[in-house]
Amino acid sequence: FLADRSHLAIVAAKFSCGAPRAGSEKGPDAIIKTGIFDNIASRANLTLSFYTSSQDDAELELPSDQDESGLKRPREVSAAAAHISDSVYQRARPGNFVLTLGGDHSIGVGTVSGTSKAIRERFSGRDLGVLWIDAHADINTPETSLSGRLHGMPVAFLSGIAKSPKKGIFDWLEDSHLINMKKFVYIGLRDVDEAEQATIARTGIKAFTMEDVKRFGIEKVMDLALDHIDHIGDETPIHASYDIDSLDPEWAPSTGFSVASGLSLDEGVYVAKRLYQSGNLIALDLVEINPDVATSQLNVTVEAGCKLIKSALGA
Ligand code: NNH
Ligand code: MN
Ligand code: MN
Ligand code: MN
Repeated sequence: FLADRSHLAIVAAKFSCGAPRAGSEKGPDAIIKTGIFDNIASRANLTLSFYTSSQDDAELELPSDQDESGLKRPREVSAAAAHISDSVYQRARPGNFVLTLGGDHSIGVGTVSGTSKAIRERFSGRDLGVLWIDAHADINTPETSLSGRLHGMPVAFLSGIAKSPKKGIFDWLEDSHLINMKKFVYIGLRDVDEAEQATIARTGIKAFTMEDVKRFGIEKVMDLALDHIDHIGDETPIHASYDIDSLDPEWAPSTGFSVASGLSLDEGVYVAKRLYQSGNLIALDLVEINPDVATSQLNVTVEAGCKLIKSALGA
């Protein structure tokens, strides 16, 4: 295994300013409260290191922000992502497996950039593989975004497709933070903006939509996805960024942006299991659980999230 799973580092990214509605900052506690990590620790003998990065956290002072050139709260999002990036980097660099609990998906700029830099240093310049499991492509640029929300843009900034438009907005991203899109794969897409579709087609990014999952089956899709990331079998380290809205609303109602006809819980768990079995998974994000949405069914969503985490950890 490429990451030391005897040491699981957990980053609680309690942050929701990248999304149109608040609430997902309570996602990490909803997961932690279930006791999932006590179980994992006792069964798999993992040591835990808890770390909190929160907008109420005194140690993280976010700049007071205002909307700018159509972007909503860009400096706050950028500063939080920078903080998360360094936290994830510090933990991934010595070889820990890093699990980040979101939070909205803008934190993905932080998590993936952190592991990307750590992997380049650990394995003399190697590129990270990324599996982005989501109903959405999150590859809008500040120019193409219809919402102005940064949680719809992380892939654009991580790939360098979006350039930082102004000082203070992701201007901390270094080359070593960016990812090689030849080793990037989407799974679960079904709500992709027109401009995003054009970007994906133009740049040739590998994408498995829900239509593909229905046509080929999730087993075949995972074969192809893992083969794309690691086509010569050279153990490419993989970071999986799992948006809970990739799951069908039946299993994940408590999220800000549900889209019908998603992955079944079994399919979602299968994806996580295959990632574990690959031996190459070095980090996992679980984002966009929002306890303020469909609150009466929050336990359904949290249970699904816990299953995904456990499966990816081989627990
Ligand atoms: N594509 C839309 C946007 O750019 C929605 C993104 N929402 C998400 N992404 N939940 O995962 O705003
Ligand atoms: Mn907020
Ligand atoms: Mn997302
Ligand atoms: Mn999404």
